[in-house]
Amino acid sequence: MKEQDKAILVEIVEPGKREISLDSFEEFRTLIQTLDLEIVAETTQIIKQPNYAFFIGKGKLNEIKQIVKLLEPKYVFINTTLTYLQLKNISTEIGVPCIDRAHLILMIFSMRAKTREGKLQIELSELKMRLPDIVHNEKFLDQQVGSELGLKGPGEKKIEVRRRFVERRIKVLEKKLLVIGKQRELRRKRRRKNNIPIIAIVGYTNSGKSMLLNRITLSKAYVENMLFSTLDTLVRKGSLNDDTEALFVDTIGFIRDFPHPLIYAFHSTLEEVLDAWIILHVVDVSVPDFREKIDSVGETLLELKASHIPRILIFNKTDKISDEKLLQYKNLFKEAVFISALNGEGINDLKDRIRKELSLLFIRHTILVPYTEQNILAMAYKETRVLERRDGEDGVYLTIEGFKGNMEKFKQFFVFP
Ligand SMILES: Nc1nc2c(ncn2[C@@H]2O[C@H](COP(=O)(O)OP(=O)(O)OP(=O)(O)O)[C@@H](O)[C@H]2O)c(=O)[nH]1
Ligand SMILES: [Mg+2]
Repeated sequence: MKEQDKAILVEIVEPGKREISLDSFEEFRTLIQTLDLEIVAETTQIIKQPNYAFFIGKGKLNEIKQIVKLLEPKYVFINTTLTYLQLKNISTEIGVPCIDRAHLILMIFSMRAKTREGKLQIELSELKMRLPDIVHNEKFLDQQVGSELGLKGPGEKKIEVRRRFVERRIKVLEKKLLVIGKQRELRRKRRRKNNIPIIAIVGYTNSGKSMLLNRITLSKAYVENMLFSTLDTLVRKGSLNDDTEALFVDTIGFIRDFPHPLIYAFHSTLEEVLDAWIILHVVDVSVPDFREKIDSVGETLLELKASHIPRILIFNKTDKISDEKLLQYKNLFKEAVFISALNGEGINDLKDRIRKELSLLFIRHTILVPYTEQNILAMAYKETRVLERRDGEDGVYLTIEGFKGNMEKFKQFFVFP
């Protein structure tokens, strides 16, 4: 068996917040193990006031340096967000790359990215993470050091060149992604017009979204017990009963404090959530901190401007908890649907619930389309369900049914507004 590369962990704790950070530190460990690294040492530092150049204190830095010498790890991970400059400084000092939480998540994304779009999105995130430091910190430091030495100019010029280089590359990447995004947008547009309900499956990473998609749509999306196994959206048709079909969209898993540059770069992928008529928020009910995870998914949805979309809370993996706990949660979360995507329990209840929510979103209207507006007539036939037609003197009377959001465009033709 191949020997695993080693990693050292540095846990940063805010004074008095030790208890709160335990789960998030456990998650940090899991993230590192996702990269197939063996954690050989851990150290903690309580930090009141981070050091500008290194974040951690001098004593801790020396301690880490000693551990690195002894254990020869490939990386040192630190469970917080550092500036690029701090990462660079620590890395230089200890002799191996120091990686913060945002970059760790980026490394995992990078390992998973298979499509060209995914790879471009990763490069864009990386540069976006680096840019503010080039602009603010490096400039600031360089100016300070420069003026202390009575020098000015060359350093600044170097920073300027680097900044411009990065900015130019960001522009190129954005342009390339825009082109790819256009194709995606076209697919989305077609989907939106179909009058088939779009249902997005959203949730914390590893909560069981892909397995639920497979369960409902009888497909074979990639399911794995690891973080971020899905990096692209996947759309599959599934039926809710004999005559209701819907498109189910599997999405990238969320994580607490989702790094902003990643959200920015993966925007077009994440935007698919915005087309959804209903969001299925999948929660792994078997982990102790599922409440915090529910909140952080809520925050990310807010950030994506998707919080207005009706949401069904789904507690998954009920097969992993005791009957007492299940009963307790059912009493506490009356609005949630409890399922096991693994053994299929609760799936029929979920389908009933989705149908019920959908029925609230379908509305009916009678429209009067003048004979001169043939295109509107064609659109009505294509994008809604026509229940009745009567050809009158002043035009065609149609009774149509469709998704609330799609009916807006026929507003001026409504017989009864
Ligand atoms: N016991 C149990 N395990 C489940 C259930 N649903 C999913 N899992 C397991 O949970 C792990 C994650 O499942 P996925 O469907 O890949 O989760 P995901 O939310 O798509 O994860 P990412 O794409 O990585 O964000 C896998 O090991 C599944 O086998 C369930 O109902 N019960
Ligand atoms: Mg998945």
